[in-house]
Amino acid sequence: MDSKSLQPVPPFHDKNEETPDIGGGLPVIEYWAEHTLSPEGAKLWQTLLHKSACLSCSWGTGGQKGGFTNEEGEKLQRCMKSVEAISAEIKPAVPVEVFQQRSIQELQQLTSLEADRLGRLSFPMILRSGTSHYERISWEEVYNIAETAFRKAPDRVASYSSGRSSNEAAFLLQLMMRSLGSNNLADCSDLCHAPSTFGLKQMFGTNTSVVSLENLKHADCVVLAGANSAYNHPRLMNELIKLRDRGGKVIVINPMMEIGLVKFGSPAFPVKSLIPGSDISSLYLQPIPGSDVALFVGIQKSLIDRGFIKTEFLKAHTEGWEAVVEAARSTSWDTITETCGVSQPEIEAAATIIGNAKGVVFGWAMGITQHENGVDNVFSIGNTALITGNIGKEGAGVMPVRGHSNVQGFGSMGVTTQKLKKGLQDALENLLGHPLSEVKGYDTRDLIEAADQEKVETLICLGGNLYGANPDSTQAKRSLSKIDTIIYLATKPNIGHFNGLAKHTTIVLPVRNRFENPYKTTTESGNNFVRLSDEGETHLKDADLIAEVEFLTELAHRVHGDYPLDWRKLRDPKFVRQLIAKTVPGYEQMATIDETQEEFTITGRILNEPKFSTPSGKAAMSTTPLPTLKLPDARSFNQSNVNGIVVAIMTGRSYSQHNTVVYKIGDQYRGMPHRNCILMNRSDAESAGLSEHQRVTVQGNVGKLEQVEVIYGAVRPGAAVMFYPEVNVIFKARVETRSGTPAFKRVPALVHA
Ligand SMILES: Nc1nc2c(c(=O)[nH]1)N[C@H]1C(S)=C(S)[C@@H](COP(=O)(O)OP(=O)(O)OC[C@H]3O[C@@H](n4cnc5c(=O)[nH]c(N)nc54)[C@H](O)[C@@H]3O)O[C@H]1N2
Ligand SMILES: Nc1nc2c(c(=O)[nH]1)N[C@H]1C(S)=C(S)[C@@H](COP(=O)(O)OP(=O)(O)OC[C@H]3O[C@@H](n4cnc5c(=O)[nH]c(N)nc54)[C@H](O)[C@@H]3O)O[C@H]1N2
Ligand code: SF4
Ligand SMILES: [Mo]
Repeated sequence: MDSKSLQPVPPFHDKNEETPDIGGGLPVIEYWAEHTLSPEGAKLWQTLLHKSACLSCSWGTGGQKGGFTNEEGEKLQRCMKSVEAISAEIKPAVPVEVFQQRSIQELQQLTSLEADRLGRLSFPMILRSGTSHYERISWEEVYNIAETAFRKAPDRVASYSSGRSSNEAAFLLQLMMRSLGSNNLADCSDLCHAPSTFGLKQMFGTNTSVVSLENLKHADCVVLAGANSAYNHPRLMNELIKLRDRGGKVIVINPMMEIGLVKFGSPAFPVKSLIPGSDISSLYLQPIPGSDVALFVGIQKSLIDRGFIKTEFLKAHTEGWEAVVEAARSTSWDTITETCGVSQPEIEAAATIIGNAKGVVFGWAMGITQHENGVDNVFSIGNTALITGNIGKEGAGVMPVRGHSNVQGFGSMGVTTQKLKKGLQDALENLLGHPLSEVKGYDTRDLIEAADQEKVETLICLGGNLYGANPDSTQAKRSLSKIDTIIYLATKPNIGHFNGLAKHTTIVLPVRNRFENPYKTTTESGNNFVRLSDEGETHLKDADLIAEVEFLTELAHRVHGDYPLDWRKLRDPKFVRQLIAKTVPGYEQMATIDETQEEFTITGRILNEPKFSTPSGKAAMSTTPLPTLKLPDARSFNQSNVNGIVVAIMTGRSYSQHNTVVYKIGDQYRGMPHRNCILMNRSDAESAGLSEHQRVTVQGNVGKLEQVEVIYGAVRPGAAVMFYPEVNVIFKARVETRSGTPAFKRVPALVHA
């Protein structure tokens, strides 16, 4: 224990004995071999070599330079996640008998893994109220139902989307909705990086990362907070390995000691890295979940105390800096270390590394955003970058590590309930011939709440799993059941299609995925790079799939006629791209991409100079109040048995799942053999009289999971790890008010025998 702190202090590396000593490594190669040598191997290779952007994460590998190349032209850049995603898409169709024979009650029993393994969706189907089975339906009937459903009052029509679809489909979706007069454009980013978008916009006048991949290669320090990139963005690990090789430092901030962030075996460096593993973290800090603001204020304090503060930079390029510096100075070390549970020497070690570095890139993901103070977390990172002048120059900056492969593109295309960039807003108003509705649309949480109050009649879901992605699954199910008509567009069945049922009519439409479209499409990576994916074919025989662009343009045509333009012409996405080039700021090069096939970095996004698109041209700094983090008392869970322990559960992804889609039940890197596990610190378990592998009950504020296996792991005391979507049944989440994002990473729960 730190003498000044009541908190136990890191490191907490007491990991489970069954876990490997490095992340990545041979299991990755075994996985590749198993899949590429299997009967599906030929198709898998063909798809890997197809010129299309990787389906999986936002790092954005693939595209015109081929499946194994990144935007810098570097080879061997496709990871196992990519194989996982492709291999799920090239499965055979779900046999028609499955839906004929299994009632909806039976389908509701399927786990996420089982639902995905049914295969690909291959014909449009409908579940009518009062019936028990999904049945095949004609496209004409689909359009008739959809058209009627979209003729409701605009505020009673909503969409939800997930970031797998193309820019072209995203642009059409928002244009169709806005033409209706509805801003109800909920998107998975509301559950994800919305606090980053909101925070970066306010601070720097941009919505996205200001760092390019090229820039990252010039950094000599990376701070990676709340991101398990070894699992979720594996190719970022290569950059960290190279940075360490050139003498740079990596600071990891994460309550859980993720093995792949300590040491990672990368197949990109088969000899020196794959088997021995490469060192990743130079310093590993394990704060209390939700306390990152305190940690960053501590780092700022130490930077200021030791003269690493760049006052001239602050004066010239920022505003509000005095208050931020004063706040860091006047917050006591006791308050800081007490709040974040990291000792002063450790915080000072981080400040020393940052202060001495020439260029620091600050990267983060869900451990930062999915908190009640997610926006403050983002501000505190931005403040740290500015205090040290680490923004607006090569090799430095702020880099939210995005989620889905095209989630950032959805935001750029205007699929958002946040304020639009002025250029986009003006262009859309011009096109529509009137101002956009000023009513704030429903973001994802608002949508669920509004539906619960019977304010939504029609919902279209462009991909995703709205039911599975939301907290409080019982509420999600109830809310969706109050919507008259829900139309799901999807490549594969998921638990949402069986549990997120509408009041009258639920329609599931089978779509082509990114490498099967009859035309080219584009996506935008988290590094602001626009990729072009070639047309392709589906392996599904006799399937009645539709391309997303085709469905959206036809529906819009039926609802809007030729207002504000000829929708049917847009069925050729080349024309959508021309529209995008004219309306979306920074996308000018889209106008010629069909002729040149040249992928590009969006203009105005990468900051190599400290000039910001804020009203004043300066970065707007704001102070970040330290959070008060107190776990509720065991008694507040209304259990007769209060002998357990209350922990803060960080809910997230296992190795081997993509969001709500589970590929494999175990997480070998954390030693969690199946989905129904809770990973906790040994001392917590023992203090509550629990032992390893014991089956316990995990009680949240609205539900519980039983028979949960206790797994010991390298997480700090007071924190625990569980997997979604399963864990979403136990809690109703607090929500970050500015961004609407649920606090998925600090879910209080009582663990008891
Ligand atoms: N293979 C794979 N890749 C994916 C996905 C996937 O499901 N599978 N999903 C995609 C999507 S949509 C997204 S958004 C990203 C998600 O990528 P990540 O954000 O990396 O994923 P998470 O599992 O949500 O958790 C991130 C990490 O945050 C840590 N953490 C939790 N609470 C805190 C905290 O309070 N402070 C700090 N500093 N850390 C904390 C957790 O221990 C965990 O290691 O990945 C994308 N890529
Ligand atoms: N407890 C907890 N909950 C969370 C999170 C957490 O960390 N903890 N993370 C949140 C985050 S970051 C996110 S992003 C959300 C994810 O939420 P979503 O994006 O809603 O969910 P996914 O599981 O990614 O959606 C997968 C489905 O998308 C469909 N799909 C795949 N490809 C395509 C395509 O090309 N077109 C179409 N139309 N459909 C396609 C398939 O049917 C597949 O089943 O979950 C959130 N929920
Ligand atoms: S890092 Fe992301 S984009 Fe790159 S290959 Fe892996 S999953 Fe695909
Ligand atoms: Mo996400």
